[in-house]
Amino acid sequence: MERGVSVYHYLLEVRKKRGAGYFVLLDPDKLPRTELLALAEKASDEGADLLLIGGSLLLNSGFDELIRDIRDRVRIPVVVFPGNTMQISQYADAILFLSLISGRNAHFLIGEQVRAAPILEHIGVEPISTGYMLIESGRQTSAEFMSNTRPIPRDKPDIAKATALAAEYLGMRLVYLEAGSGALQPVDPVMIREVADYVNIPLIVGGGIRTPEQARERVQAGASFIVTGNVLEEKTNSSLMKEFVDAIHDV
Ligand code: 1GP
Repeated sequence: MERGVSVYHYLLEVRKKRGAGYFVLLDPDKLPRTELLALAEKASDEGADLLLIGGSLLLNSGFDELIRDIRDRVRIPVVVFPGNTMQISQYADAILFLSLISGRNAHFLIGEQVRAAPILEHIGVEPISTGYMLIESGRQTSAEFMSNTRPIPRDKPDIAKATALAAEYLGMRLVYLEAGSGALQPVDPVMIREVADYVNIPLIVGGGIRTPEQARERVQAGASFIVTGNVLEEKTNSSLMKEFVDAIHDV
């Protein structure tokens, strides 16, 4: 993506033109580098709207170089989805500037952000303020364990609504309803519908989405952006990415 173009405004345009957008998540720890690069190119060629790069940990080295090399190969924005402040890159188009608002761990509500803000200012990467909400999904996820927080119960949409509205009032520009990577149950469409009807900022929904039908159902419920990670890394079906693109756009 051309430098200087706001990724947030690009996302609002995607939502306006296509109804909803599709984010492909690549976790640097899950695949060898050559496969990550190939998946990134495929996502760009097949019509995904954005690449998210990040994970709960960073077991493999070369994060910065990976972002640089992905960015050289694709036409869509490359956005860091950080597990912590180790995951910052000068080569990214933007970073989801997350605050873990479903939890009550000050470190992930504001501590990591205080460390990261001056670095982002220095390297000139666009921060996109995002209220990150973990939603219970059938078993403990890496994000819950690593952040030492409890998720919002999946059958308590009122708590999710109030939390998302607080994010909007705090000036955050996106809300991410996260069931967690590899979740047994993705976020329930009922919760998505209630939150989408209650707030004015776009909703990202991810975690455990394994079929284009599940993605479409969540767009119909009010999700503006759908994230998939694991299911594409398993590469059992080479047309799956395109099926997600078609299921999510113009529902
Ligand atoms: C995790 O929401 C993302 O942070 C994607 O989850 O890997 O289960 O698709 P999956």
